[in-house]
Amino acid sequence: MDLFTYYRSTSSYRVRIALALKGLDYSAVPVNLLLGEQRSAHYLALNPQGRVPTLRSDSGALLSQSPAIVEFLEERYPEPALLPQDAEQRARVRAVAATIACDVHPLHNVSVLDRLRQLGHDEIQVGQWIEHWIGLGLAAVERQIGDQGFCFGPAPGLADLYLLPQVYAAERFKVDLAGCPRIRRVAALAGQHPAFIQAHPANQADTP
Ligand SMILES: N[C@@H](CCC(=O)N[C@@H](CS)C(=O)NCC(=O)O)C(=O)O
Repeated sequence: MDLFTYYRSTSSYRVRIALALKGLDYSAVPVNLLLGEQRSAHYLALNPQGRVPTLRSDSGALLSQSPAIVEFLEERYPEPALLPQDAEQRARVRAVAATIACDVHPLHNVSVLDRLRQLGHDEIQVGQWIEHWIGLGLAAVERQIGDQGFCFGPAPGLADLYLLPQVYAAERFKVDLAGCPRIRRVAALAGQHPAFIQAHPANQADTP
């Protein structure tokens, strides 16, 4: 498999964690978002939306959107499972994923921040915007997850692979997580886990 990725893209980071948790081998193909490579004709032919990640599967299928890619990996490579057996518990896990992927991350994506700047907002206002939406979203996640182990127990799963990249973004944008002890506990555990270490933005081929 080939993963078109950018080292500090949180959506790419989710997929890298899923691949690592499942022990799947892949080649990373860097797409430099700062250089605008996601808008090149070559990349748009792979991903018409011009965003990372894109996964080229073993059979050559081009897959976009990290939630779709992660669900594909879960279906094609079911072990170890990222989702629990119980339907209600699965809904809780997916709710954490959706809080992050639908209600937090899109609000601080590169193109959204650039649009705020184009509309005349200065860097202080852009920073306040980021802090507001990440802070609000993670405060909700803090109440959604459990109080032991990873988000939902001793083994990492789907909720964790959404949460850790969002924590990375929070740290990058200097959002205070003092009021989120559960999230900080999960982050500390993941910091010791080989799959999360392998997938971390600091450890990628395109890390500057
Ligand atoms: N919902 C998409 C979001 C993808 C996305 O927005 N990726 C960002 C990096 S995290 C990107 O490629 N941004 C480039 C741009 O906005 O020009 C997913 O989960 O894959």
